[in-house]
Amino acid sequence: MEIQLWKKILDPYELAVKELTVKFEHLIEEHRLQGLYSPLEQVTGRVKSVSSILNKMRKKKILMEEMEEKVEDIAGIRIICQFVEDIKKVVEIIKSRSDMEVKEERDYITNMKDSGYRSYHVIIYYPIETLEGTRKIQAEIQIRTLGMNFWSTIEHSLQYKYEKNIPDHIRRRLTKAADAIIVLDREMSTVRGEIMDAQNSLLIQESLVSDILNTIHNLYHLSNKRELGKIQDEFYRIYELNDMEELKRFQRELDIIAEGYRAQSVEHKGIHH
Ligand code: 0O2
Repeated sequence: MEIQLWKKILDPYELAVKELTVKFEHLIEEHRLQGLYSPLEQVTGRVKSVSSILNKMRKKKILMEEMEEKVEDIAGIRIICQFVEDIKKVVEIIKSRSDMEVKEERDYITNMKDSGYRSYHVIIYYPIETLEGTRKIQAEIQIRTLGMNFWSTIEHSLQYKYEKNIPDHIRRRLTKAADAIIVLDREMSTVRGEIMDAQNSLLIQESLVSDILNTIHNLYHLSNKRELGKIQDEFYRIYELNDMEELKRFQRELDIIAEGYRAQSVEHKGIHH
């Protein structure tokens, strides 16, 4: 096929990968803004290379005209989660969306592949808008934990190095490593609650500090330097205490002070007009 034709065929997939990546990243942001734990930790995407598409077609005896239906992972999205439990949540999110239609699910976590590969795959139809109108194209979403991703990335590189014929002694090591990842994921799940609590309080503290700094920043225009210096010193003193309740109390007091200055400033303007 002409190179130009490949470009034309793959272009809608480029768009789908970009859009899907933005959408999943936005989901992470939405969780963060609402102070919620996000079951999605990281999102990446790629369009399959032409040589990888051709290899798959050769291996599976797929004809050129069948390519877009049968090579389901031309558009590929990878979602990394912290815990195995998060994977189900991500699948539920995908199923509940009106812009993604699930074609098939492959649970290689319950049914690990012989290689030791574990991941949850969801094939979706996703509509994109082109000059010729709306087109539904396929995308493969791979959902896995950080541990599963570590294993499959290493194994994928070895497959590439040994051209899919990984020597037995390395295969055995990989199988052992896959078992170790299962144990690791299980161990991590037992402390999931603790980790989530720790991450949540870190998020809450970050947003509290950012609110306080915003308020102080706004006070630069309204209050005098000496007063501001005192407020800043008080903030650093309270921050050092490492006590969330104290920070919250300081935020409330600061809000009252800021409100007072704002009211004064409106009054002041009123007199001048
Ligand atoms: P790439 O380079 O990642 O794009 P299959 O017949 O098993 O090869 P199938 O039926 O198309 O693949 O779908 P499946 O099983 O859901 O796998 C599709 C993708 O899952 C693969 O794409 C890999 O990304 C990943 N995958 C599947 N099995 C393994 C495995 O044993 N090891 C690793 N590391 N990844 C795997 P491609 O096209 O094989 O490769």
